[in-house]
Formats: sequence, structure tokens, C-alpha cells
Amino acid sequence: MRIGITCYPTYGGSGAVATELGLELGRRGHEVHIISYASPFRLRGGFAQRVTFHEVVPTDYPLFEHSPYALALAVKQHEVALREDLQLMHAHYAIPHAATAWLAKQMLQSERDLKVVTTLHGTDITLVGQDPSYFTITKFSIERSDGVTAVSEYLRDETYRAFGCVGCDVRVIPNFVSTTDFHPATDGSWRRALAPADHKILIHVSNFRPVKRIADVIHVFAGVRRALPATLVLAGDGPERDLAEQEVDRLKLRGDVRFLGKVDQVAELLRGGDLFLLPSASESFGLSALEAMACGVPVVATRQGGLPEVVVDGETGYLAPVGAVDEMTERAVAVLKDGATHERMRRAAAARALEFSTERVVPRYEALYQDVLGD
Ligand code: GMT
Repeated sequence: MRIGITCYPTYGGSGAVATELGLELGRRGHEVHIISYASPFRLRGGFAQRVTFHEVVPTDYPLFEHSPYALALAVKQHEVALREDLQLMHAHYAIPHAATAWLAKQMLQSERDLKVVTTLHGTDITLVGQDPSYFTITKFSIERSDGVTAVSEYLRDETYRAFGCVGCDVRVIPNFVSTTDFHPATDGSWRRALAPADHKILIHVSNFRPVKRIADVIHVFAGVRRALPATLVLAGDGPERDLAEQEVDRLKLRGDVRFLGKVDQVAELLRGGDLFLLPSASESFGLSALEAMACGVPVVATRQGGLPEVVVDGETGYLAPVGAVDEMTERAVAVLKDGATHERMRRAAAARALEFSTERVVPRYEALYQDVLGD
């Protein structure tokens, strides 16, 4: 198949999933064209067989305070679809990608029928899409897509609840993880690089947005640190980074907390960890939790959104209500102090992640494409 993929290039789950999907589709013999305003971080700036990146450059003009990116994107989607004879455009994160794909489809109408598949990732449904400034176009572009997927049952149900979406058949295709890249540690090299030998290592990876509740990560760690020697490793960057740094200083934890900023080799980092923390206020799936589990790292997270579809409470980690810092701390300390339970959870986490392997999930997208194309 000849497939276009549009996504955000920035550090974040939807861009990671879209890019990994494109790379895997290329490996499976499809021709893939990724369209965005910058090369997505997981494309690693590199060359991949049958995968081509197309940059959208919205021309500036003194009249514009903000260049109309969505229009330039629609033009690029149309241009690439026409030149490369694309059969379908897969939009990741509805806003604005599903609407611009629909526009590109209309512009191509006299030539042929470009199919549009939209994957809903999270805040495009739960937050941003419900804002009055985006609601009607989000609903419209979902309803006009030829195929719609959601990354969890929770997100599918939330889509129906919030948007109605008459005539939509939202298919759940969960996020996936490459178990070739994300696998349990085979030696202790990364662990040694992260913390003193006698420390337990807690990890959090995110884009430091308020929804991630970074303060809870730090407060859970503070409680763990009182109970045993431990290091907290924070990877990523974003609007709450400064607040997090200040909280670490206020609690006098600086000696045991490492802020790494944006990290590309996240699998290697995760392999060095003992426990992953994801106390989010909302999470449609929690790709970072899945990637941690694939590396054999149990997860302490919130019982929120799609997280219970990923983390099995009591088996691959623990789930607690949003803001329940004491409960999360208690769970974290218990598992880190009990070697047998920790080992059992490590194995269960890695085994659970296999259910979300690239090999199992990507064929479900191929099947959807075939359905949409009527093959
Ligand atoms: O929806 C967002 O906030 C952005 C998006 C992203 O690009 O990071 O995150 C969402 O999509 C991920 C990939 O499908 C999911 O793993 C995240 O749970 C989801 N984030 C939220 O729901 C907050």
C-alpha cells in the first residue's frame, strides 16, 4: 500500500506511535510518506527503507501573527498524495491533522478517492477537542474519516460520550512497543551509569505537562527515599520542569534526583530502572508505561483513563487514585523492599508487554487499511 502519515514531530506518545508505525509499515513492504513540520524524533533523522519525510513550511507574511500551519499542511498532504499516488492518509491526533486530511481529500476528489484514517490519541478527545474553539471541527473530521481508531477502550467510549459521532465505528487498536528495542536488561551497565550500586532507581519519562502531575512523582519519591536508598531519574522536558526542579530543592532531594532533559535512548534508560512512576491526572493509554513494562520495569500509576488496560494492578505494577501519593508511596516501598515480589512483577510486566508487541498490533492497522480501501 502507499500510505501517508501525518503526526506531531515533538516528544510525545502520538508522534512516537505514528513514526514507529510508519517505520514498521516500511519494513513490511509498504511505501510510507510522513508529513509534518519537522522530522519526528523517533525517525532519528535517519534514512529508513521505503519511508520518506516531507516537511511542511508555512510561509510567513507580515499580516499573519501566526502562520496558518493547517492550510500549509493540507496543501502538502494533497501535493504528496497526488505525486506519490497515495491510497490513504493516516492522521495521528485529530487536531488539526484529521481536518486537513479531509481538506486534502476534497482537493483530490476529481482525481481519485484518497481515504482518510484518523487515530485518536488522547487530549484531542478528552481536552482540546472538547474546547468550544475546536469541538465542531473535531466532531466533523472524525465523522468524515473513512476509518477511525482509538488507542484504548476508554478513549473510544469517551469519543462516543463527548462527540456522539453518528455513524462512526471507532475501532480500538492499542499502542504497541518494539520488543526488539524495548527488552529487559541483560547486564547492569545502565544501572551503574544512573545511580550508586545500593540505590533503587525510580524513573519517570514525560513531556512535563500539568496532566503528568510531576509534583506527585517527586512526593512519591520523597517517601520512598525516606524508607530506602534511592535515586529518581526524570527524563523529558516541558512546562512543569522548573516547578519540579524547585520542588526537588525545597525537599532537599537534589543529591538523589537526576533531571536528564530530553533523551533519545529511552529504552536503555528504562532498562536501568527498578520502578516507573506515572501518576497522571488523565492518560488515554500511557505509552511510556508500556515501554517501561517491556523493559521489565513494574509501573506505579493512577487508575485513570486507559491505564488499567495496560498496567495489571497487583501483577505488573500498582494502580491508585489520582493524587493518592501516600498509597503510591506505600506500594512503591513494598515492592522495592521485597525482592521476590519485585522479580515476579518484572517478569509479569515484560510478559504483559508482549501482548502489545509491534508484530501483534501493526497487522491490525494493515487490516483496517484494507477494509477502508475495500481490498
Ligand atoms: O493526547 C495528548 O496529550 C498527546 C499525546 C502525545 O502526543 O503524547 O498523548 C496521548 O497519546 C499517547 C499515545 O497514544 C498516549 O499514550 C497518552 O496516554 C496520551 N496522553 C493523554 O491521554 C494525556
